[in-house]
Amino acid sequence: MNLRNILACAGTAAFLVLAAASATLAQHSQQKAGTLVIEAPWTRATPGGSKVAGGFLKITNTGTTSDRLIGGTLPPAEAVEVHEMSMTDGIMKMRRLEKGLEIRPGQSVELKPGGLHVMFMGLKEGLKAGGTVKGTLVFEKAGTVNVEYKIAPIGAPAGPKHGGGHGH
Ligand SMILES: [Cu+2]
Repeated sequence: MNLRNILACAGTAAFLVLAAASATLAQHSQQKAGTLVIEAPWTRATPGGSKVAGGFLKITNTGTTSDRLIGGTLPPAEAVEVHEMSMTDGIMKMRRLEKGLEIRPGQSVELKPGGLHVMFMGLKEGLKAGGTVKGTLVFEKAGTVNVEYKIAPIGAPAGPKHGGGHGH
């Protein structure tokens, strides 16, 4: 084997590794609950002593009637609420959606840092990066759905911190 062949082989190996990595990224978790499709639930590791964390995911309604995300459960948390974060007069404010979050037919709603999220309140133990935490989401029509959140590192990806402007 001459040097050129070795380099070519190494190049192929690197390509295969990259291809495998992107395939893994593309295969994020997706699950169906009735006509709802829930994709890629994730949360963030909590800094020491933090009692709250946000949960993020994408929900698509493939049905013909509206449904509502009204709450959920997470064993390490005392409560799970549906929240919305928005900028009001230059200040990030967070409020609880008392009536839940409506997902209209054909609509895809993304819960992400800086916007809609589920809020884990009263965490009894910290969430550790790299792990997962199981819980449920409760919908008005689809009922209770099991979800598993991947735990990303603290602050990733950079979004507004929870805590400020929180009236809990
Ligand atoms: Cu919140």
